[in-house]
Amino acid sequence: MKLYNHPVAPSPRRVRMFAAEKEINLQLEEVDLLAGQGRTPEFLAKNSSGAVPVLELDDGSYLPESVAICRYLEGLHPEPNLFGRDFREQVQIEMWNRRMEFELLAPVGHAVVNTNPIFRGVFAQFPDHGEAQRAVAHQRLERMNSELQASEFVAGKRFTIADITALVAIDVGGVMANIQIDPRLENLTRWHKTVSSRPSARA
Ligand SMILES: N[C@@H](CCC(=O)N[C@@H](CS)C(=O)NCC(=O)O)C(=O)O
Repeated sequence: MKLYNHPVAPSPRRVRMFAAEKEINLQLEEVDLLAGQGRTPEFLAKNSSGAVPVLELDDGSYLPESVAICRYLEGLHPEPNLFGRDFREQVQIEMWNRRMEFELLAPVGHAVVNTNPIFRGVFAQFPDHGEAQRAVAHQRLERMNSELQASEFVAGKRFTIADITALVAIDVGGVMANIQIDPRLENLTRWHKTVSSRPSARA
């Protein structure tokens, strides 16, 4: 299977890390987003959103959206399980993954796109909005620190897709929008160190 990828963007990293956890080898094809390759007719035919990741399946069809791709990979390779084994665990992980996506990855993404000079001329930038979203992301990190007081991982006792979503959000925020984990946030710092040390984090 081929993954249309970008080396820095968080959403394709989500899929690369998920696949690495399952030891699935994906052939990578880089899409130069800043050069507009996501907006070519050829790429839009694969994904009308113009975004990566997109998985090209062995039958030649295309599957965009990182969570849909991860679900597909979990269907093909159920172990190690990252979406939940039974109904109760699945809804718990779904809840946390959605929270990490909407409450952390989204504000971080808005901060990056609206404040990083690399996107000048690529997207319309609204720096005030970017700063406000940076503050939202920092508040969410503080809350995460409290949540991680009681649990080892984002969704509970074990590593799941929700940890992957949170990690890619925090790492891209650190590199591209100077959203750093305050060392006072000890639970979050401990979690970040644990999750970053997994071999899949380098995928
Ligand atoms: N909801 C989508 C988001 C994909 C997305 O926003 N990808 C970014 C990179 S992280 C992208 O390709 N942006 C380029 C664009 O939208 O033009 C997913 O999870 O796959």
